Amino acid sequence: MTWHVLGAGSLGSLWAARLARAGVPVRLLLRDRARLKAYEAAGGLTLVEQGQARLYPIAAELPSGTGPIERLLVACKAYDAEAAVQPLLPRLAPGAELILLQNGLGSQDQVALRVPHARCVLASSTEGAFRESDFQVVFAGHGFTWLGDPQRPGAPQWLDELEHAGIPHGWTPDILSRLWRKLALNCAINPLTVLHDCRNGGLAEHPAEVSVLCAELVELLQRCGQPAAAEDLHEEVLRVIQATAANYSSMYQDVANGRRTEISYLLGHACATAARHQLGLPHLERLHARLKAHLQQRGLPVT
Ligand code: NAD
Ligand code: KPL
Repeated sequence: MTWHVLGAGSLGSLWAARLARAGVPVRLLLRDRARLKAYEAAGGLTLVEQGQARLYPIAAELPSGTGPIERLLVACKAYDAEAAVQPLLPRLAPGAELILLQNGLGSQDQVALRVPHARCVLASSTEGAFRESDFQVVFAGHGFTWLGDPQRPGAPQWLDELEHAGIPHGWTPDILSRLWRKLALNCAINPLTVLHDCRNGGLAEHPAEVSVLCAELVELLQRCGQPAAAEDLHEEVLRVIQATAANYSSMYQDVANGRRTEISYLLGHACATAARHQLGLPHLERLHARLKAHLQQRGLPVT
């Protein structure tokens, strides 16, 4: 069965190239005619691994094409996912499966509401890839992707294809817990690195701020039915700060490069969930307000 990959950016290209080289049929769905023309001129996707670049001439088409889509990997940013899936609705085959690669929470529900008859598999990935230029992606070379479906715990057959393609993954009956845990880590680290203009390791200079945010995130996770995601959160945040001390967080890199952030699906989602549960989390709310003001000053979207 063909994998249609929506979004030929960092993660979408990484998945598409590995599936294609394992002999799995893949087709890219590109935004518009201009992008399709640019892709055809490039001759395919280039994946750079351990300094070695290799071109993968994967077939590409527009969302307005006509063939049925049975398996769709949605690899856009969280804020683009719902709108990107919309034009594909008439092409989704009965029983179609969507794999949602978005970080944070909120976009998965937005997409699922649009496709009530399809299966939505959610993913939480720590793989790292970045775009060197259009259709050329560099793979950091490590990471893992958890997959799961909160509605149907049974693992799909196509996990074999991921295995075959060398995509490190695991199936979990509790993908929401994994997504909440990553969201909490990202909320405790990423906004502070932006506001303090520092690498992850720089947060070692701000232990009180990190600690109070972790305490509020734990309260939130417990209140919204995710106690497992709350366990030892502060300890893990400190571990990640230390282990990734030399790195800039993904949100820091987005802001530094003038790119829209996924704030609404991370801190914004945490604050909205707290409000829905009538839970006052003053430090998290203040962090959200400071981050929005910071983005606004730089002319970046605050959602
Ligand atoms: P990206 O910006 O590199 O790629 C997204 C792609 O989607 C772009 O090529 C964009 O043109 C395309 N797109 C947007 N709207 C579209 C539309 N309507 N039709 C077709 N294509 C469309 O983003 P990314 O870094 O690959 O991130 C994707 C998701 O994966 C994000 O939620 C991110 O947080 C998450 N993630 C990324 C990494 C990473 O290392 N890059 C790691 C873990 C998680
Ligand atoms: O995932 C991350 C990111 O930068 O987005 C880490 C390294 C965990 C920091 O929150």
